[in-house]
Formats: sequence, structure tokens, C-alpha cells
Amino acid sequence: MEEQIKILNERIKNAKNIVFFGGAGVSTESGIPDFRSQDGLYNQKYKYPPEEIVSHDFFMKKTKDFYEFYKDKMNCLSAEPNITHFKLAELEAAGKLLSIITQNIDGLHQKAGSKNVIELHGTVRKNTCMKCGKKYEAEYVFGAEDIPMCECGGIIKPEVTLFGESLPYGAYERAMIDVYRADLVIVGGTSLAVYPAAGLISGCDKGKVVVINKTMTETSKRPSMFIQASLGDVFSKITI
Ligand code: CNA
Repeated sequence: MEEQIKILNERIKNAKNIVFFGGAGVSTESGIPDFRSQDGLYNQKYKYPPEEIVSHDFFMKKTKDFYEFYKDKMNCLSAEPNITHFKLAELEAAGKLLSIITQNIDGLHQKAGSKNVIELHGTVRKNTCMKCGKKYEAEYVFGAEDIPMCECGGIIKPEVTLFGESLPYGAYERAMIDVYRADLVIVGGTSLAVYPAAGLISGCDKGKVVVINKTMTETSKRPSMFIQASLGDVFSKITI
């Protein structure tokens, strides 16, 4: 791994436009479980399969059950950024990083100081009444006793992209442009199993892609370099 990190540092030094494409694995070291790891949410016993709960249909039909799971398992408000979030913010401040494209909904990149973050799957930090459009803080939603309700009587929905919903307006297009412009794409902490997000990487020039992941994924077989490690171990050795 040390040799690979040396090469990665060299590539970072020579790159002008880096894009980081990340997933839930970026935040596991902040104590937020991912979906598909052994101790991820998909492998936990629940009343319904978690992958079914985080879908649009489920939200509409079983809103109470959705919120039970959401408040119990997806409350990331007290989590703090880790070394990977901070190093990426440093890379941006140094003028090396074009953007962070994240599938995460926890807002930790912004908490670490990153400015240009494309949230492909939205964020728990924004919540909207489905009836009148009034905006609510995440604290209100996670703190609600039952289904969070608006003062107008409407149901509040987090602005996270559930399975079966479209991505936030313009996010995919902006991400596609940045991936195209990038001379180095670092992919980290994602199984690359969720589309269309994963299509940004499977469809791009593999010569500029470096994948850092704890486990082997389909796409990690084809990049220019695959570092099988935890992101914290790698990013703590990135020199800027
Ligand atoms: P995933 O499918 O759970 O994959 C995560 C990947 O990261 C796995 O391959 C792990 O082996 C790997 N991994 C876990 N921890 C580390 C680590 N410390 N270092 C390196 N690799 C690690 O998650 P994806 O992001 O690929 O799937 C996309 C879903 C997950 C998106 O829709 C997210 O909204 C959703 N999600 C987000 C969060 C969050 O915002 N923090 C948490 C859980 C799920």
C-alpha cells in the first residue's frame, strides 16, 4: 500500500483538476454506517428490508415506518467530519480540487469546510413540506415525535433522493462536466452499485480513475489503480 500511496501523492501533485467521487464509506469513520458493508444498514434486521424502506413508494405508503427507520438509523446530525473530509477540504483550498461529487446525504463535507460539493442524492439538512413548500431544519425533522408535520398540515419530506426518485435538478449534469474536465478522479468508499450515479465512473476514461475502497467492487477491477484500504489510512498520508 505504501508504494501505491506514493504514486497517488505524485499524481495529486501533478494534477490540476481533481474530482473526488465518494459514497457512504467516506463517513463510516465518522460513525455513520454505510449500506452494503457487513455491519451496514442492509445487513441489519428491521421490520422491512432497509432497501425497500428508502424508496419513494415506501415513503408515500408507509410514511410512519419510513420515519421510524430514518430517525433511528439515519440521524447523522451529531457526526463529525473525519480525516478524509478534512483532507479533501484542504485540497480544495489549495486550488487542486474541482469538486466533490458525493452520494452521501450527511453534509459532512461542508462541515469540514468544502465549498463545491455536488450532492447527487440530496441532503438530510434540507426538508420541505410536500403541501406548501415551507422549509424545515433537520433538527426539527429528527426531533419530531411522530411523522414530522408542517404547520399547514402537510407532511415534511427530507430532500434526499429515495429509490425511484430523480436526482436533484442539474446535479448529474454538473457532475458529468466535472468528471469530464478532471485529470484525476479519486473514487472512494462506494460500492458503485447505485445508478445513475455510478454511471459517471463506469462511463469515464479509466486512465484517470483511482479507486480507494475497503472491498473489491466490480468497477474497482478496471481503474488505473485500486487501493484496497480504508480511506482514513490513505488520506492521513496524502501530502498537499
Ligand atoms: P455502499 O453501497 O454501502 O458502499 C460503501 C462502500 O464503501 C463499500 O464497498 C465498503 O466496503 C466501502 N467502505 C466502507 N467504509 C470504508 C472506509 N472507511 N474506507 C474505504 N472504503 C470503505 O454505499 P454507496 O455510497 O456506494 O451507495 C450509495 C447510497 C448509500 C447512496 O444513495 C447514499 O445516500 C447512501 N448512504 C449514505 C450515507 C451517508 O450519507 N453517510 C450512509 C448510508 C448510506
